[in-house]
Amino acid sequence: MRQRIFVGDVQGCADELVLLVDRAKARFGDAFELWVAGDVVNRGPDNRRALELVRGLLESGRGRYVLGNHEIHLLLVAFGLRDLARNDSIGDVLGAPDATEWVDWLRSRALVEPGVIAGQPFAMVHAASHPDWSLERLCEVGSAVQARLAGERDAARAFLALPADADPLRDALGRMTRCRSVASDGRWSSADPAPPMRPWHAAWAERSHGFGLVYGHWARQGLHAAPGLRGLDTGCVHHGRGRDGFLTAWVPDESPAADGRRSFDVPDDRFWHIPARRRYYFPEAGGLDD
Ligand SMILES: [Mn+2]
Repeated sequence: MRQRIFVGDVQGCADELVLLVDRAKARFGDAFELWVAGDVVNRGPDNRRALELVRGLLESGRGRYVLGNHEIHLLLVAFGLRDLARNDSIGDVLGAPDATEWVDWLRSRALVEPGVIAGQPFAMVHAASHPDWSLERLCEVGSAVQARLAGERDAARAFLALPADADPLRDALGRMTRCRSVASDGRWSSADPAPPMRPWHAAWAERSHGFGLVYGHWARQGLHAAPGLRGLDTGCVHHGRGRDGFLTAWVPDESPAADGRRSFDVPDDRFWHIPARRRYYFPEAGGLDD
């Protein structure tokens, strides 16, 4: 059985991703799969190299990858639907001679990747699931959005150009890649929770879902290990933003424990932390937005 290694937001921190993969090779040889929770690109120095590493593992059948809001932003810029922002660093992807091929590869990626760890079903998604969605529903919605993005270029562009409230699937794309907080009436927001909004996973946890979720996207929250939940964005690219940044991987038990303990139970110390190799956040130079 191959060990699954889940990694949070890389955001162009290719050096740290290489260190993580080297550690995985040293520990497991070729017997591991890298599951990448999205936002491989943007803000950091080396988006193209990070993408190439992830793509190489996917194409050798040893990786999974879901799109994050920064990949969606890249697609929006590529389709002329949004301008590059001051803090965007994705020019190394979009300015390359083969940019169109990369854009087509990215827009064919998944939004949701399901699996089973030690008998327990789970899914990986970049930001959030709807609190009410079953695992089956989450996977259905993810597949439907993926189909819209992966179709003809004009159709994909038209889908991305839709206002979020114009199409349930366009709204679902936003929720899966950007949501941090939810209201009791079902509304969601990318903002940090402020009353009456609360963390999406607080509402999700109340539903007693029988599956686990691995996600990223929330560097200000940091590492989140709660029953059924593993949030892995520890803001490697935000190193220097008043705190240390690092890349976090979750290396769960792949076999059922003799005592009945499951991989998504807590406490859990099966995390690897790769410290940022240097400072990436320079507020005097314009700094970084999220
Ligand atoms: Mn994100």
